[in-house]
Amino acid sequence: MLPRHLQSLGRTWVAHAEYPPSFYRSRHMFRCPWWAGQQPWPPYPHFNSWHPPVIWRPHHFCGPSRTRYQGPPCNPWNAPPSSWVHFSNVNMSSKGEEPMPKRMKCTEEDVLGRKPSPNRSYSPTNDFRVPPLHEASDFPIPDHDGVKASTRGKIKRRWEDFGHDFSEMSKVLVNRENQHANTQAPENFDFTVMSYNILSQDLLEDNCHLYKHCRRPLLFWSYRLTNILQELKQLDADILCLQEVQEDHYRTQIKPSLEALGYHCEYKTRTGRKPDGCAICFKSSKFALMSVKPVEYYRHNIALLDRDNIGLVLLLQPKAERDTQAVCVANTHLLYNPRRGDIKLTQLAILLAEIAGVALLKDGGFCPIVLCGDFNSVPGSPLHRFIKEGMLNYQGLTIGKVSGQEQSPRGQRILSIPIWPKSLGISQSCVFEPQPKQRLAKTGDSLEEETVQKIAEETASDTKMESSLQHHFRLSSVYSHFVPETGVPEVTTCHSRTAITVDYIFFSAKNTISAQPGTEFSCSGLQLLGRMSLLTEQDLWSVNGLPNENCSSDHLSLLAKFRLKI
Ligand code: KL2
Repeated sequence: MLPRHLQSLGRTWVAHAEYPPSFYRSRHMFRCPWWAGQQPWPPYPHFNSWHPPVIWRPHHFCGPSRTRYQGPPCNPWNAPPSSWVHFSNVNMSSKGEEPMPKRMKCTEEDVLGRKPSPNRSYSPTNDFRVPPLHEASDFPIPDHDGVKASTRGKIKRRWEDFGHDFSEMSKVLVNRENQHANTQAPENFDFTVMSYNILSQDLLEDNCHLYKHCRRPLLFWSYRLTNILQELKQLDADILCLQEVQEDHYRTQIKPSLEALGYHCEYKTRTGRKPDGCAICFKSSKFALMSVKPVEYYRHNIALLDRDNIGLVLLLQPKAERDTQAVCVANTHLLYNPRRGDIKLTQLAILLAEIAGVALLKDGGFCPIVLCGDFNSVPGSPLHRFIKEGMLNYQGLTIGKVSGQEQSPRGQRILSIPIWPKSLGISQSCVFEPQPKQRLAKTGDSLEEETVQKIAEETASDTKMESSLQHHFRLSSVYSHFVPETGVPEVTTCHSRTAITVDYIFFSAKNTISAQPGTEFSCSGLQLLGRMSLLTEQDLWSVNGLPNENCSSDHLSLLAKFRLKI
């Protein structure tokens, strides 16, 4: 008998092909201004900023300022690979973080397809009844506006099983259907973690030009909520790290639905009255909550830190048969702006410092860490390498290159040394600046004198290694970011303007030690048992990109299974 989350994963996990061109010319067509006069399927070569393979997308994926392709209509998938070309997405803007003057907020009419009532504030749940999750045994895909869930164009996401050896993971790829029964011994504690940016409705409406490839009814919140809750229920992860969770939807719909499924939910809203935030929800049957640390990156007295992104760090005690270590789970959504790598790195440093505080053990080591989120940085970028390698020499690095989101980055300023001012109180090793005695007094911890000494020495050495950052954790990524058999890049987000990886689950792997020179903290780790496979950009455009009928965010969910040895 498979455990519950594996049973549900054994079902076919699908995304569906979209409707024929005639559909898009019909009344269903999304009513954003840039639709006017556009033909539905002539080819347009679109190039994302990171992935070398070349992708064709319909021309309506391009922004208003982009030159239209003038050639004959044809099916892009029939084009020979040799005709594929790659160029960078010069139109990627940073609006949302730094609004551009031309930015248009989509109206309610754009999204709902009807005029708003003067006496009614927008409440998507008024439009369609969303059954509470616990009421719906067989959660139906809603039938809106004549749109029924199609059975065409299924894409399977496989369960990849790594058996017992993480180093063997690229060799062992097993379909979920073949997944053997869970053999959890009493000395093991196995658990699953999901990271999922669910696309807040507010951001969808703010950036609706990114979703003009979607049929309008698929963008209704009620439709998307139903699908998202369905997905969460089916995958049944023990820990959910969700990003872009809109505060009102969290309070009235998401939290109650997840509580009914046995989750305890913690939430941190973005600062600056932003309407969304991050949630960490865990199965109360599997974990007890030890501590909650909401993390704000905004600092009123530091010009660099004027953005409203946040993080959330929990310490969870496994409810195992025997005594076990706690697990530190962190979730974040870093700044989007592709130009501002300086801000992204500083936000990350704050989060790492907070994690170090939460995960620190009495012996000076760290408990196992799972770090999830949308880092708005691509694999191989300096920010991504810093997380994985524990070290980054940033001398001469321009701020636009930190995240790798753009091939021709516009942030030309070189990172200052140090990147953030001393007044932030965080060292170049991403720990809170010494005051170790103060911190000890505050937390009541009895850290060994030796550890205190190490932190002080490390801070002193900061001045010597000024243009390099370090952190204390050796983190591995659950995903390898390329399809093992073909080398084609995987993506975690896909909409009109881009298809890249920005979401990750990092974890402290078993038997690793801190990368910090001179401070060899032991860091007990986790064994990766399996993961849900990602998809390529080509896979996703074969079902009309994201969101689509079955996947209702512009991100894919990430899911991993870990083992904690007791
Ligand atoms: O890339 V994201 O989507 O992780 O899926 O994170 C940000 C972007 C999110 C929060 O700021 O809003 C999205 N172009 C594309 N996406 C944008 C833009 C933009 N100009 N502004 C905000 N977002």
